[in-house]
Amino acid sequence: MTNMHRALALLAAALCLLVAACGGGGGSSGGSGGGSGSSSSSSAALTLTIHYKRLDNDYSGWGLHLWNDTTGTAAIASGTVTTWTSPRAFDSVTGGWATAIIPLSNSNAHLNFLIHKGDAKSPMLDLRVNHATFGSDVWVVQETGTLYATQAAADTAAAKVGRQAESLDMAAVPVGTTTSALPAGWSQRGQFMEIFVRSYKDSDGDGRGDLKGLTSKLDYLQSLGVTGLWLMPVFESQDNDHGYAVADYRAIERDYGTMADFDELVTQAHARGIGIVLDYVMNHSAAQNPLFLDAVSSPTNSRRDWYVFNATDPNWSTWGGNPWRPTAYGYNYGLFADIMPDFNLKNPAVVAWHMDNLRFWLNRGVDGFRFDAVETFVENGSANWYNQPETHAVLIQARNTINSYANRYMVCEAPDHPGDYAGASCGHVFAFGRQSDIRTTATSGAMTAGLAAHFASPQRSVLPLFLSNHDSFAGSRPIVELSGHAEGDYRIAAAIAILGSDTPFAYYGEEIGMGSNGESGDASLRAPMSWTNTVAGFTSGTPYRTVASNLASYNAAAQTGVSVSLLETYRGLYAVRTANPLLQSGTLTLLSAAGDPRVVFLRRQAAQTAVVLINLSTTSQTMTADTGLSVTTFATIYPTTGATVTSNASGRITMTIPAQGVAIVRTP
Ligand SMILES: [Ca+2]
Ligand SMILES: [Ca+2]
Repeated sequence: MTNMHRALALLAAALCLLVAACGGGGGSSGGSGGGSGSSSSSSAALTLTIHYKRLDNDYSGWGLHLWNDTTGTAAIASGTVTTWTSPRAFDSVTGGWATAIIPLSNSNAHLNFLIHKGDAKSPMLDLRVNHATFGSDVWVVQETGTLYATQAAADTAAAKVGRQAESLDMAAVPVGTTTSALPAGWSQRGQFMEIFVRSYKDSDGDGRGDLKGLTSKLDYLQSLGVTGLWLMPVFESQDNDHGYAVADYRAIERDYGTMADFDELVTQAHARGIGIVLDYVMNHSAAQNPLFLDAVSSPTNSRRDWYVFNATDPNWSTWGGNPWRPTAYGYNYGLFADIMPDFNLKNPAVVAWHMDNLRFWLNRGVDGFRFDAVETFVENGSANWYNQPETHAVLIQARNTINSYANRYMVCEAPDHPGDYAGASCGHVFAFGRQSDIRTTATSGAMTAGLAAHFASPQRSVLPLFLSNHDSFAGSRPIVELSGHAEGDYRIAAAIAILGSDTPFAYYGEEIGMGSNGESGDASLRAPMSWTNTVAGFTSGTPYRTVASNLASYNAAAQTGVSVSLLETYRGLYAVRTANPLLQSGTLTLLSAAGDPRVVFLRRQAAQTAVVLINLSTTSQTMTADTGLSVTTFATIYPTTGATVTSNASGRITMTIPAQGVAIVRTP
């Protein structure tokens, strides 16, 4: 259930951009007559000549899908538009090139086209050309998404088919500097913020967030109490959005800036005691990753077994249907989308290369990794493509790689089996499912059985809690989930997640109650950060995505210094953790039970004990906690300092907590 939503969202976003079926309208195959001239542009008839190169020189079955933009002037007449099942055939094959002369109805309009054989596309991209600006001839080479204006340039590209990965840095990466720039123990008690760089802060007015923008907000994050950032993927990607389709694992996404910008971010973060944890996608790459372009180019390519192919269609049924995608040579396994082919993680060379990539970033001072979709790593069959035992060996290699550096952090996304991956293989795994428990606990006024079980679990300390993240399968923004309830519910939920975790995670904007932007699916969760009450807080230009609908009333500027605000609540909770390490890494003993209108727990470290009391009800409650420490005076450390309470001879303290209030007391 969980990842299905994610897969569908990715499909919706990716397919419409990149799959032919979204573009082509009706109409019949053009099928114009012969003609063998290699250049056109005559005054008699306006045409575009498309030249296509396959290295196997086998053009049987290959044809063109042609369509116009959905708005604006049409480039081709309706009779020239094709349907997916009736491609326009090439006119001739000459000198190793297939050629088609397409009659145009307008020179200055974009023609969309795609070269395919049945459902197999090569290159695997929609292509788009404007006759007036590009010229009358366009050359296309298999597995090369570039349009070439001359045959010479195309011949050069054709010579690189099957060895495009030579453009990548594939060098082995030895262990470099292993010391940490952060305080000892940082990785056991980080207070993390998940950040989508594209939506955080734009520094150059292009409407997209970038690394310089994020660096400019480090003071805000430090002031908030954040000590760790989980950055959603920052590597060069094909999706132009979330970054989970990685085109180059050792390059910074060009929209985000340069490697120098990244190094400066790491330096500036470390100077503020903030660690940088990168999202790492090991299950799949982008289809435009040169490694995949090589693998798909020929059944005998040396990268072929870096991905997962089968000569015939195994036709499995997974989240979004059949994950086996037709290619020019056999079927390719891409669980999430056709732009995201799965790596073959049974191939030790692939895993070794991923470890080199991890060291590449660790050597630059990165403080750890968040691993995406680990349950999908290995596939063994139609009923065994998820949560397979071989996955753990891969993750243990990653963990050992990371642990050869000091003070690093590793956390995994394993939504359906977090407990299976915590400890032995991942180290830490997000406590998926508990975000719903926390919300229900807050809104119902009674602790859920799931939350009680979590606090009683021996794995609690390695299962970080979160209220929200970037995926809609985890729920909407909390302000939406808790809609109709007072902010008191929000504050309770935040207190449970932050005080009940050793390494709590928040999602950018959560600390200010940022809302949905009214878009659908994941995009609704990924709005530009609400810095001020106008879009100017995010960008001086036009934001690439709609801002949150509650921007005017919920933004960082409006809440800063306002004691009752959500922002100051988060700041206060982080501050009390920071000042009291036992709230970060002490043991946790739950004293209340499922169904109780309160959450009460002890945290202990060495000789110190703290008691956390959360009143879930909307009336004042007199609450007790059995500390095991008879006649000991406890000092209040949250929400204010000063008041004391003393346990009786049997170790019980009694406190009156206001409606939806949170109190923390501690031994001296
Ligand atoms: Ca920018
Ligand atoms: Ca996989």
